[in-house]
Amino acid sequence: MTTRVELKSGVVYFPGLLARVAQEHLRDEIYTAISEAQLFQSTMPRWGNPMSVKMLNLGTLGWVSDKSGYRYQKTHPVTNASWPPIFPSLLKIWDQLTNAYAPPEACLINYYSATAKMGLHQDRDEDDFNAPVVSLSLGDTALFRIGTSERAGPTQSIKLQSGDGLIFGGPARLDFHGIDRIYKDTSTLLKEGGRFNLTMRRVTKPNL
Ligand code: MD6
Ligand code: FE
Repeated sequence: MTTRVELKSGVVYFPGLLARVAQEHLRDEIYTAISEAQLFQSTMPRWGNPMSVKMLNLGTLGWVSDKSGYRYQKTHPVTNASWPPIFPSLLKIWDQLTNAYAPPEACLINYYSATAKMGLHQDRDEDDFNAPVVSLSLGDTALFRIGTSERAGPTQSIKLQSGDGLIFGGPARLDFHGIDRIYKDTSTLLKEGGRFNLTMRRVTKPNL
């Protein structure tokens, strides 16, 4: 049985969605993808300061950020190769949590070292806001903050642990959110420590 906690309308938290063996399997698939396609360092629009998080995408489209802005593109910004495919195990989780909404085109893999964080942001580079974003966490625990569609709105915080799932959609789809901190050495899953967050996204509007 999967525990389902509605944090607010549109945001559903699934603590312990993935059992340890499923986490290990997913971790190994991520390591393989990284060894074949390398993590890259994103930079912020305009000024080009490096982000503390390292990234890789799976799927036909991947999210990238550099001096010219945020966008989805078909290729890796460093190697120009196509992104590796989204793992079948991830597509199954997407179907389970979204009730088989049209399949995701992008899975963004974010790697956080113990000191990395992610500022409050909205996910708004997709054309389809009807689809939720599905998030999975692996490795060290993170403090996730969720606000409202206004940057200065009230926020709530939740600790995301290894194996937790989250879906972010409906009336909350454009709410600000971010990662305030990583709790070092809270998981034994990743040999180098830190945390992976995977977010699966539908980018284009499906043909109905
Ligand atoms: C993270 N997550 O958990 C960052 N975005 O590391 C996100 O930015 C996020 O968890 C959209 C939907 C769900 C998320
Ligand atoms: Fe986000």
